[in-house]
Amino acid sequence: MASVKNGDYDGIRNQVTKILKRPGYDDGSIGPVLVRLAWHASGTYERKDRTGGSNGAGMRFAPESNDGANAGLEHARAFLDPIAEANPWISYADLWTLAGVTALEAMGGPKTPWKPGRTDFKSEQAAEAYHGKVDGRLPDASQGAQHIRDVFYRMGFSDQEIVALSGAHNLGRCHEDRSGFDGKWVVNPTRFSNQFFKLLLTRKWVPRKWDGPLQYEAVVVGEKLMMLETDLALIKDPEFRVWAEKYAADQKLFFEHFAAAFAKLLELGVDRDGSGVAPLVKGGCPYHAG
Ligand code: HIF
Repeated sequence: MASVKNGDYDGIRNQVTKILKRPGYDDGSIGPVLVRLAWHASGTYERKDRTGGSNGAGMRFAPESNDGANAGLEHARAFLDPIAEANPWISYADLWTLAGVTALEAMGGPKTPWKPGRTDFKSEQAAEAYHGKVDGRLPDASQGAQHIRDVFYRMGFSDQEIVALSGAHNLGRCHEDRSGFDGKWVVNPTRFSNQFFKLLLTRKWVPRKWDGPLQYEAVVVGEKLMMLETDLALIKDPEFRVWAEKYAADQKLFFEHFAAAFAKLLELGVDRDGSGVAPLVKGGCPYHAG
């Protein structure tokens, strides 16, 4: 992998775009797992004590790297390592989040605002000293609306933003050897659209009869598609459902709201100082404390 010059983030975007296609891996693209990496790197945020979030790239170290919820993301990180090695000037925290928005756009999704400035923890000890233990903060797919709210309100999201974000399950698939769940949500899982909401609302989702954990299935154009309990919560809960219906009916609105919510997710806990750098200071940047 060639290097691009210091600060050339568009150059990094080009390098990410070039490695997205991967015949033989899942549905031929590493795009979905890069979106998941960006979200899991960010989704540990706790707004009360301003810990967690993408700054620091703590997933390189235990216990975050071993969190069961992050199973499989070692592949996503390894896919990006050649870019990191060729461009030591970019932090992992910036690279992981930039790769997520780049992949999303390359798969037909909206352009999501993204800003650099994240810095990396130097060690596991540094990560723990700054953020405490952040493992166990990501959501559990076998639960319902209350759990989703507990997790996303903790980060500062509204019901509308939760439903908009949830449309990302239009991408990728579940892997039995990672999460225990199995299958994809839509027929074309490497193309971003509002299909996830349309299917959620128009198909009859029945519990799958199998040895694995509870998940739901429906057959669409001969393919078995899946939903998680947390996905079905988006139509079972009346407040969530209002937004699911709007997004199923209006892809433009969904894209707009998704880009705003995803950008907010990637910014959680990234408190930049006057020079545009987000220092790793316990409880966030002192300039923004309070
Ligand atoms: Fe996911 N998610 N997610 N997710 N997720 C999986 C896969 C992806 C939840 C559970 C799972 C979001 C919210 C939640 C993506 C993106 C986002 C898997 C399967 C599970 C179990 C993992 C595997 O086996 O490989 C839960 C419980 C969430 C809270 C409701 C976000 C909104 C939808 C925040 C989000 O952006 C993506 C992309 C994938 C596909 C990964 C892949 O490897 O293809």
